[in-house]
Amino acid sequence: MGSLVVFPFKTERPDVVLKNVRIAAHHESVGRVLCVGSHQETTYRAVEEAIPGIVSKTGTPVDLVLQDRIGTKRAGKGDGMNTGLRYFVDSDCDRLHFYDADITSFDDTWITKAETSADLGYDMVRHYFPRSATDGMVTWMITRPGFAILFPDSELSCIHQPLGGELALSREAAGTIAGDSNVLRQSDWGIDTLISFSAVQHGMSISEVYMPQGKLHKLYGQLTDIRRMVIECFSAIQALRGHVLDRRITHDVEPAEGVPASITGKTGYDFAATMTLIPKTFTFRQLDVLATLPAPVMEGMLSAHTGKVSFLNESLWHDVYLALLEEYIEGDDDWEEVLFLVWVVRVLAYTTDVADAGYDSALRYLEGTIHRYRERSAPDT
Ligand SMILES: Nc1nc2c(ncn2[C@@H]2O[C@H](COP(=O)(O)OP(=O)(O)OP(=O)(O)O)[C@@H](O)[C@H]2O)c(=O)[nH]1
Ligand SMILES: [Mg+2]
Repeated sequence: MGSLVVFPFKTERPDVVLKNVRIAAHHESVGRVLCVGSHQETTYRAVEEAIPGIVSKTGTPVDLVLQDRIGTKRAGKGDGMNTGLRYFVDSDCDRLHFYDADITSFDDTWITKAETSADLGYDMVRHYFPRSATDGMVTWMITRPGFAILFPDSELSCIHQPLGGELALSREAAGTIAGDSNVLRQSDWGIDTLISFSAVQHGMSISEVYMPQGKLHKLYGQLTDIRRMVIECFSAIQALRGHVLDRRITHDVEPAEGVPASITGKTGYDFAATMTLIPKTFTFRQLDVLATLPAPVMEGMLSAHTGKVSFLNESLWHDVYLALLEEYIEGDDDWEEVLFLVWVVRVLAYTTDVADAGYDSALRYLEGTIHRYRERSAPDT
């Protein structure tokens, strides 16, 4: 019956979404396409209107649904992906692909590469791609450090882009993930974290395929746009405390190629605008929260607005992370604000002290950090 391709979407440029739907519907391996909208807004209506034309041209069934309320967290992308997982389980398709709907560099090679790798028998195929040294700061500062600290002897923290929304699953793997209550609960931005975790927990074999053209998509300007993402991705990690990962998995990675200057030279966010987010003063409650973090943090955060951000180096971030795992209170406004602000300062510190020196050294440093965090957390043998 071919593969099912699912595009979860919220408010995106309709022309971008529809181009991607057409590419999927035209692909020889694809038997069905599903678009999962978050609510009935302009993008949804544009997709609705365009579907009959796409179906008559390609002969591939294309469906559009609103996401179901499945999880217990904020209703977000997680409900969208879980709606796609359920739809797949009830379908007669052989494989399930997910792609973000806002990718402007999407073409048929994304699907073909995943299919070719899945043909080798992998349970999960994940796409990864080059990103500028200041892009992916939730992955590099929140998700992979968390995986490294909590599960130092697992492959989990070695997955390049564990927050990536581009992946393919075998029928069996999709069934397992669709039935995992931890995944079903995660209706917010934490969904990608939980899908990556679930795959490793269930011993799935993982292949990572490299997309040299990169993922061009709608970029955030100020870092505030990803405040929710930081908070929800951290909470998803914190909730994994206490789990044990003791299964070795097969994990193969297609080597990366040379990275084009258009990516190495790109800045992931607006440094000056982001600096202005750091407040000169904090509320009493926020100071209480800061006081529960390692001692240098309070003093550092009080003068960070002057541009002195270097105190939040790799080593202190590790200790801050440990404290956050213990103390952070999900849903508490002051904890959310402090988490976001220490993450902002950590990103600024890394940008000035590491990323500005060049792409290659920055990427080596970021991978090195994950490795060093694993070593620090590994049980003494
Ligand atoms: N169904 C559904 N889709 C969503 C929701 N939120 C986001 N999406 C889609 O999920 C995909 C990824 O969201 P983006 O906002 O592009 O997030 P991102 O690319 O991971 O992060 P940025 O780097 O901030 O762009 C896009 O296709 C969104 O339209 C939601 O609540 N429901
Ligand atoms: Mg995007």
